[in-house]
Amino acid sequence: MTEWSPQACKKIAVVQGDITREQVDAIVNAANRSLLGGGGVDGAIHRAAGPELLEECRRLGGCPTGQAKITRGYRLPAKWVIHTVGPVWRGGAHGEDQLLASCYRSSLDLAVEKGVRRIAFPAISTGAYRFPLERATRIAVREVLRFLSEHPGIEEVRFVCFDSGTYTVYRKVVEELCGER
Ligand code: AR6
Repeated sequence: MTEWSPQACKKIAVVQGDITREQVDAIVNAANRSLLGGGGVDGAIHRAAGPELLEECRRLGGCPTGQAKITRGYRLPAKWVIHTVGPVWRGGAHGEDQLLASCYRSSLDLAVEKGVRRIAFPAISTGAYRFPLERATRIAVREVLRFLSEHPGIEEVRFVCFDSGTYTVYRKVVEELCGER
């Protein structure tokens, strides 16, 4: 018995691009515990959303690793930004896998609460936080497939890969877990 339904596989998409351009209900930000901005995808999201995003983030009081908080999207095409804090890779024996899985689940829980139907994720923790890409990708895709199997209200989950190396790994992992779709 697989852990997810074939329908779940039909709801995921892998694309290469800039997540700030995604026309979905919610985009996920790979933030840090302060939620006050940073580099990478976090910097890009704050630049594209405008200063109102930082203002709202200041009122959230940070976020623990593995959890998520939600704000409006302001000048982004997406209505919501879900800020999650991935683990910093410290060799793999410090709960990194579980914390990363929890980022995906917590983000999707918030999405369901807000009635989000289409959501886009970046490759959380695989940049500045140095989580090994293929290991992170397997966790990301598996958690999303499991969640989709239990929450039919989510219609589409898009994995937005910034660079071609990330895109290639996501395509490979989705094919391994879902087969030819
Ligand atoms: N759209 C989609 N993906 C992007 C974009 C974009 N516009 N820009 C970068 N990426 P990172 P982390 C990819 O470092 O590892 C920040 O400073 C990037 O190529 O953004 O979770 C935070 O404030 C990589 O594949 O996030 C934290 O301090 C992926 O997004 C820290 O970095 C994640 O890379 C979080 O580190």
